[in-house]
This record gives sequence, C-alpha cells and structure tokens, in this order.
Amino acid sequence: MVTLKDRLHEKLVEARADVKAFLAEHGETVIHEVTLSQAYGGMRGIPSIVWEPSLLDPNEGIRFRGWSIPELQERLPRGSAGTQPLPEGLFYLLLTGDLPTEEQAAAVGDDLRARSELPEPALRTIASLPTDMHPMTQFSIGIMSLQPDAVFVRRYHEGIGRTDYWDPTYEDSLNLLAKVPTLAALVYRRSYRKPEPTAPPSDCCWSGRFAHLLGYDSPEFVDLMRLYLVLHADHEGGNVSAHTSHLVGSALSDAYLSLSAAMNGLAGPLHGLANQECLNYVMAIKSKFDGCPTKEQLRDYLWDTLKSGQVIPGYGHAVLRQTDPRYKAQREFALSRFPDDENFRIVSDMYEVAPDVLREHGKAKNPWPNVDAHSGVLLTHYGMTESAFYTVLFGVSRAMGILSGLIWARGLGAPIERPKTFTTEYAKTHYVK
Ligand code: CMX
Repeated sequence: MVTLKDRLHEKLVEARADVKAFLAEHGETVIHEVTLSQAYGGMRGIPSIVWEPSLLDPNEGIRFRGWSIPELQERLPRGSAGTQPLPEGLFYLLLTGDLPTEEQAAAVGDDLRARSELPEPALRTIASLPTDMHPMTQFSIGIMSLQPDAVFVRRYHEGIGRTDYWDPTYEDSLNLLAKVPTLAALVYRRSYRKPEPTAPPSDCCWSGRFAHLLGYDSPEFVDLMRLYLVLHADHEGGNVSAHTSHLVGSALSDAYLSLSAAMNGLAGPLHGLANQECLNYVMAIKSKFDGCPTKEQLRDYLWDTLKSGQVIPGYGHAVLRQTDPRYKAQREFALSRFPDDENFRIVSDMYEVAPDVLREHGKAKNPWPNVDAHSGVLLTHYGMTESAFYTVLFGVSRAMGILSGLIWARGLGAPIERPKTFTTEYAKTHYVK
C-alpha cells in the first residue's frame, strides 16, 4: 500500500509545478481591491492567504477538499463500528485531496497510535502546572513542552534543502497529532481530578482511544467524538487559529511553535472559547428560569444580553451568512438520540428565537448559529459537563487542519508573511485625495 507520506509527496511535487506554471501565466492578475473599511475592519473578504485543505462558502459552509460535511458523513471510512466517519480518514483527505479507503484510514490510525506516548520531560512540565490553570493554557504549554523533540529544528540545522522542508514538518505534525489527544486527556484528568485510565484497547480508533483516556467508553460517546473531531477540523485559513499558525510557521518556526500559537488564538471568547461560553449561557438560562424558559422569556433574556453590550455566544460569523452546517450536523445527532434533553430544548428554542432578535437588533451581519452554539449540550448529555475543557477538544480537532495547512505551506515554499501596515495619518495624506 502507498503510504500517506508517499501520496502526499506525489501531490506536493505535482502542486509545486502546477502553482509555478499558474503564476508564470497569471501572476500579475488583480484579484481584489482593498478599501479602508476592510483594512480597519479586520481584513474581512481580502483574499490573501493560500490554504489548500478547505474552502468556506458564506452560504453553503465549509468544504474539505471540495466535499461538504453531509457528503463526507456518507463517504469517509467508518471502521468496523460506529455511525460517524473516522477523523483519521479526514486527515488523509485534508493532506492529499484523496478520499481514503478503509485500509488507508486505518493505517493513519495505526501510525498515530504508535506515536501517541508523551515523553518524560513533557510529563514533568505538565505536572508542574497548577491544576486550576485554564485547560487551554495547560494545553498550549503542554504542546510547547513537546517542542524539544521537533524534527524540523534538527534537520534545519543539519542543512536540509528548502524543497524538503515539508518532510520533517510532516513528521512533527504526525507526532503532534498523535500526542495532542493524550495531552488533552491528561489536562482533563488533572484539572477535574478524574481517575487514571487503564491502557486503551490496542485496536481502537483515534477517537476511541481519546474517549477512553478521557474516561468515556460508551459507543455513543465515541461516535460523538468522531463527529466532533471531524466537524471542527478545519475552516479554511483566515480564522484566527489557522491564520496564526500560518503566520508563525512562515518564519520557519516549527509545528510545535505554530500549533501552540494557534491554540492561544483559539482560546479567545470570540473564537474557540465560544463553546465554553455557549454552554455556560444555556446553564445560566436554565438556572434563572428553573428549567426551560418560554420563548417569550428567552426572547427577553437575549435582549437583556444585547442591551448589556454583550454578544449572544454561538451566533454570528465573520464569513458565514446561513446556519453553520456544523451546527446542523450536531443538531441532527441530538435529534436522533435525545430530542427531549432539556439543554437541547433550550438550544433548539434559541435557534427559533435568536435570529429574529439579532435581526431586529440590526448589528450582526449573520443572525444564525455557528458550530459553538451546539457542541456543549451534546458533551453534557454524555456527562462531560466541564465547559472550561471544551475548547481543548476543539483544539485537538483543529490540529488536523492547522497541521495540514502548515505541511502544505512548507511543501509549496510559502515565504515569510509580511503584510504592509499604515498609520491613520498616512492614510489621510496618501490614500484619499
Ligand atoms: N451577538 C451580539 N452582537 C453581535 C453578534 C452576536 N452573536 N455577532 C456579531 N455582533 C455584532 C458585532 O459585535 C459587531 O458589533 P459592533 O459593530 O458594535 O462592533 C456587529 O455585530 C457586526 O459584526 P459582524 O460583522 O456581524 O461580525 P464579526 O465578523 O465582526 O464577528 C463573530 C464575528 C463570530 C466574532 C461575532 O459574530 C461574535 O462575536 N459572535 C459571538 C461569539 C461566537 O459565537 N464566536 C464563535 C465563532 C466561531 C468560532 O470561531 O469558533
């Protein structure tokens, strides 16, 4: 069988030649004009980063290498058990653009399992952290504690050629992807005083092993983990975490430095930490109304949030203009398994009420829910109630997209990023007549 690494190498060689020829013919083509509002407004809509693993359409949502989420739920390998695709199959797709066979996905799983142990020095670093430190901070430090093993750093100092940079980046990425679930589960156990797990069964998939280390072995939770890890894997390259890794990686910082930096961006409440905020929001509603509120009460509650100057967590998006398909996939999972769950009912009622409230409020360009609005109630249903840990789960999944993007950036020889900045005084004197 051709290995993932061999297939990736073939694809990179093809893509390098393709991009070279494309730029030779069309390199001077203007693709966008930039307005002052865009420059002041967080660079929305300026196409300026090449990101091969996925592409986001404002109305349709994410496509991983051209495939939508429902298509991938049909077509990615599922292994011998479970109803959801194997994330390791998605990783194969993100890296190569090919839908893997069952055998190819299983081979990625075997490779990850073989690399999954945390080294002693990293274990000592993590053991020294306060257990009440936010799980995302522990997670990011944990990733940094693995950095001394960076293959890229060693090979770079040995004098490796530029066209080979992707190779040690691939090795570091696979090592990281194998270790982040082990690390995340360790952070979970020490933060919430959970018991030490037994050794995971030797034949379980990436998600099954992760679920076991977290202390959740039910087949339904493993299924949820698969769905969760697939849905959060990538969202093109302009979001804060992916863009951060791309920027940091462009200085030839290794995969550990780049992924840890990305996780620090994911830890912000407007980005990945929103999943923690969403569950806390649902719990605050439930506590205030002693259960499920009426729609009228919910409407008033949402208005109170907006009037106090806060955002409604889990709603809105910088790119999306419709309900996030990742939200829909989670909603379907809940509807088919626990439609009467009280937290799910609150999230469902919010879906009916919040878009009108946000439209009436008149600020958010997108009044529809995003991925984070839903994930917490699914995890809570299976007993994982520790909302401060949720963004770490997001990070484990997002590592797949971020590392795929980094490997491709190395493979295509992406240069150091250096956008131009300007002062307001300069804009007034040079950009407007
Ligand atoms: N509640 C209240 N106001 C909102 C809002 C929401 N959910 N979403 C957007 N707005 C407001 C913005 O704060 C902004 O207000 P100002 O003009 O006063 O600054 C205005 O509407 C316009 O914002 P926008 O262009 O629609 O949205 P942005 O691209 O600036 O921001 C996002 C996108 C996601 C940060 C924003 O919608 C938000 O804060 N949502 C809530 C937090 C959230 O769910 N984040 C998770 C996103 C997904 C992820 O990355 O994980």
